[in-house]
Amino acid sequence: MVQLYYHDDKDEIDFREPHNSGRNASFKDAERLGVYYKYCETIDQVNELAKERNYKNRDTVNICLESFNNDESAMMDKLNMFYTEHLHEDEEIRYCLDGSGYFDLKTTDDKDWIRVKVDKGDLLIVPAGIYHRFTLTNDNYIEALRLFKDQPKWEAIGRPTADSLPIRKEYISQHQ
Ligand code: KMT
Ligand code: NI
Repeated sequence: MVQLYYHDDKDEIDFREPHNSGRNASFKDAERLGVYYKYCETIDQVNELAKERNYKNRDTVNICLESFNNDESAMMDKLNMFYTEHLHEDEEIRYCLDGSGYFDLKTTDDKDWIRVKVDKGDLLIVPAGIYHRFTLTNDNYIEALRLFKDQPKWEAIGRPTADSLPIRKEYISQHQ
């Protein structure tokens, strides 16, 4: 089941741990950041949403130790990359096919992270320009569908480069 709460910011503890500060967040809090949640029981529901919103590209990622040939450090390199605060220049959809993960969404005042725990069937629409990061949970496994809009702008752009991008400024002006 999806779960939303504020991250405890205890960065000395492995980022795959829950990091639940005890302060719950709501779907409304996520919506204020332009992030939408939907539970999709079937892939048909995902496809319908993708069609409505004009998504043209997708890929599937399987992240677990086995997908890195049991090379722990190769997996950690990838996880560290996903966990580095970044944005994308297009809206993107993430759908959890199996396993679980955490999406951390930066609040517009730049002070907090809202952590969204996704499990099988959970779908997030992540707007262009929002700072976020991703990690596996301590179950160390997710299979996820990543859906991209027309042009494949799949690049993750980090700070401080992303701070001055027009898409970031547009996002901030629309989500004050
Ligand atoms: C993102 O945008 O941060 C990602 O694609 C993370 C991996 S999707 C499970
Ligand atoms: Ni991302």
